[in-house]
Amino acid sequence: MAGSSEGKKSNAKANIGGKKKEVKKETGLGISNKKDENFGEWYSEVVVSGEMIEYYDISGCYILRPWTMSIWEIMQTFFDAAIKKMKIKNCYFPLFVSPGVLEREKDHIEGFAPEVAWVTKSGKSELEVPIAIRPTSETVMYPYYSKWIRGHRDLPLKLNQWCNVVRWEFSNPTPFIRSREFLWQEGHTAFATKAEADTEVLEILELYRRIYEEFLAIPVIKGKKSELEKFAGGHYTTSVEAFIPTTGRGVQGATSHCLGQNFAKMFEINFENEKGEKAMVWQNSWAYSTRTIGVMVMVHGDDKGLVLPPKVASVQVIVIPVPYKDADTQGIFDACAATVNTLSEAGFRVEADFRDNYSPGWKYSHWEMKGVPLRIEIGPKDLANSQVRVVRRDNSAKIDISMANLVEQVEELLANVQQSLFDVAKQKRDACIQIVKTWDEFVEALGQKKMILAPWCDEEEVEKDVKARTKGEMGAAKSLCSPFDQPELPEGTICFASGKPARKWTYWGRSY
Ligand code: 87F
Repeated sequence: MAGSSEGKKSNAKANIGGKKKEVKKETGLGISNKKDENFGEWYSEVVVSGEMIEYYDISGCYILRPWTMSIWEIMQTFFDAAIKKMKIKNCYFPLFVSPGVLEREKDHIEGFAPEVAWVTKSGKSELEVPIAIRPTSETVMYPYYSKWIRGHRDLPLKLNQWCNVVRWEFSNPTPFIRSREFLWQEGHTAFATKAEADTEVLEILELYRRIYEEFLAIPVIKGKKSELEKFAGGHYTTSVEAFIPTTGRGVQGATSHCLGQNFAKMFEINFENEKGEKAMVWQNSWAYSTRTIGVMVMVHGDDKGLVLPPKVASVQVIVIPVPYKDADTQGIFDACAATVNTLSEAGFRVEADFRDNYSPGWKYSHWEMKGVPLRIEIGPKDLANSQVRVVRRDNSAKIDISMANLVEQVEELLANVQQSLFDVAKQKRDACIQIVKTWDEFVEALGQKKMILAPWCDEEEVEKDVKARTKGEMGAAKSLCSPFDQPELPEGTICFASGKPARKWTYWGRSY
């Protein structure tokens, strides 16, 4: 297999003489930071070199390049179809909020107020009334819910919008994970009964679980937020929680809130029920954002760059010709084109890299940095044997497959990569979960970057105390969620932090 072994040879050469450095010199490519050694720098380098993000000249704002947007769009296509099946309709409300309406939400906007960005000028003149930019759209939408909902026949009202929001954060910005402007969907629904609202909260949470587990290949835990960590304006908050083993931090993946009747009271969202009595609606709101993509990079990325799960990769297979000396170059190029044709007709997202100003080795590194799940190399020997060489991005395994079985084998390999990414991520996440019973065990596990499952009394004051006692350079520990899937809690179990009777198992840790 001359073509592929040529690729191997140049790799081997690079590996012998000085490893990474030589690769860098030879190709000008490669990630210089190591995930385990310098995670923050590694992450920035990976999202930029992988052509997902470009840094912008306003801190906390990032350019989302096509490589990012295609991932976002694949998740959007899934989620949008799923909520349409639930009879949720898309709409679009304005970006701007008048101060009067924003302040109607006073109680819980209080804590968020420092993050609200305002427009105060047009040209050189001061606006008579400054205008806020939406950090979320409750206050934008609910005055109109009040207008549109009159009788029980107007319910349920189920709207969603795909939009951007702005939160002027001051803690260290991170692409996707904490940015001052981000993309999300926000769903806002109103029902006649609490039971309907409760059901929807969980249906949406299940869709969020599927985005993480089935698309992004990231295991998540479904659960309920503590009183301290829930959305203050709501009744209760459910979430999917992911974990980044390398940093030992939890990350809230998406939230689905039951708002109860709090906003209905504030915004007077009333209706006449079937008995002709005046009643208040029950509301939910729920969102997932471009943060999902950051979690994907952090969980799967490695020292060669991005690793994309096949289900979200805009290019699932990259075909690279490996011409060699006086071999039949045209034949190799034709075989590459035919491979692309066959695979794209079978429904795969596949491209060939025919650029003649880059070597095969350079192309390997380039597409590895971009995380493409499978690379197909075609050289003279492959051509002669009517086969191609496939290299997996996730584990570097090399497999020769006959052109005759191309479609079946690629399909199987992609499914395999998808499953294996999830399995490896789950195994690493599970290895970080530590069950603790006492405060000392808790502190030790926290020092070892664990995701901690502990019996808790579920008292707000105790959570505040845990935060205070763990405050430090790395940030305080907080509750992540109480999993719906609760292990048995034997009679007499006591809270790890207060010594009072425990009421539930709760996950704790440092988080993003
Ligand atoms: C920042 C500034 C102003 C979060 C904020 O989670 C207000 C807020 O209300 C704010 N940051 N929140 C909570 C958002 C709650 C809720 N909104 C709809 C969601 C899902 C989508």
